[in-house]
Amino acid sequence: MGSLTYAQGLVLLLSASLWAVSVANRQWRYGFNYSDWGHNYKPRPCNSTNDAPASTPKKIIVGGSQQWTFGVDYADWAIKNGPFYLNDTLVFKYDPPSENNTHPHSVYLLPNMWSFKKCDLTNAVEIANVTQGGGDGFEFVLEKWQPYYFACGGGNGFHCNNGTMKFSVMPSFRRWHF
Ligand SMILES: *[C@@H]1O[C@H](CO)[C@@H](O)[C@H](O)[C@H]1NC(C)=O
Ligand SMILES: *[C@@H]1O[C@H](CO)[C@@H](O)[C@H](O)[C@H]1NC(C)=O
Ligand SMILES: *[C@@H]1O[C@H](CO)[C@@H](O)[C@H](O)[C@H]1NC(C)=O
Ligand SMILES: *[C@@H]1O[C@H](CO)[C@@H](O)[C@H](O)[C@H]1NC(C)=O
Ligand SMILES: *[C@@H]1O[C@H](CO)[C@@H](O)[C@H](O)[C@H]1NC(C)=O
Ligand SMILES: *[C@@H]1O[C@H](CO)[C@@H](O)[C@H](O)[C@H]1NC(C)=O
Ligand SMILES: [Cu+2]
Repeated sequence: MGSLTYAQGLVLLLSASLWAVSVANRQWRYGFNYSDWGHNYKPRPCNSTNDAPASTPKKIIVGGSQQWTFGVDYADWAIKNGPFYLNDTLVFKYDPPSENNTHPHSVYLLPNMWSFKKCDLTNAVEIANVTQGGGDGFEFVLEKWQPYYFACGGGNGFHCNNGTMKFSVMPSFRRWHF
């Protein structure tokens, strides 16, 4: 690698990973069969009954068993639980205000990456107030192909900045079978 420039190295890396992705996609489309790997194999047609569950939108509870809580690293959670797909539903669960919960949570959509980085709620839209996370939680459908920037509005940005209560999601397209 010593004589390669940085750009040449990058191109090599990119083409290698593109190749890996295309091989993985081909295998995926026809169903994985590890004993086929590296040998010539006969493509198996899609079985729409078998494939149906994979194309059904899911409901995902944000934070899992920890729900929507101060101090959970939601950026990390989103990476580990993604990818999310169009029409998947994110469920935000949190306790309403009470004598023991004087700094309740909420859910905001931030307009862009800069407000997301800074936890700037100025032009954000409150999509769930402090009481809407109770019961079965607040449901939000990822219905558009766009980045979504979520944050808690608690403490006017404090929960977002210091409680890591923020994450972004770019929903993917599901595979289509014809
Ligand atoms: C995987 O491929 C091997 C070799 O082609 C074949 O014998 C085996 O039945 C295949 N397994 C499945 C689950 O299709
Ligand atoms: C598809 O899979 C289902 C469930 O395994 C099976 O009952 C059905 O016969 C399969 N259909 C085809 C066309 O292979
Ligand atoms: C999402 O759901 C809407 C309403 O049910 C539907 O019109 C749309 O085609 C769906 N989008 C995808 C990508 O499945
Ligand atoms: C608040 O906490 C106190 C002490 O732990 C408890 O006795 C009380 O029932 C709690 N109140 C509510 C509304 O949960
Ligand atoms: C939160 O929103 C719900 C539904 O719009 C509404 O009924 C409730 O009064 C609101 N609560 C607060 C504290 O604003
Ligand atoms: C909260 O986070 C901000 C930005 O990261 C930082 O400047 C500030 O010192 C933190 N405040 C506390 C009380 O930790
Ligand atoms: Cu919060």
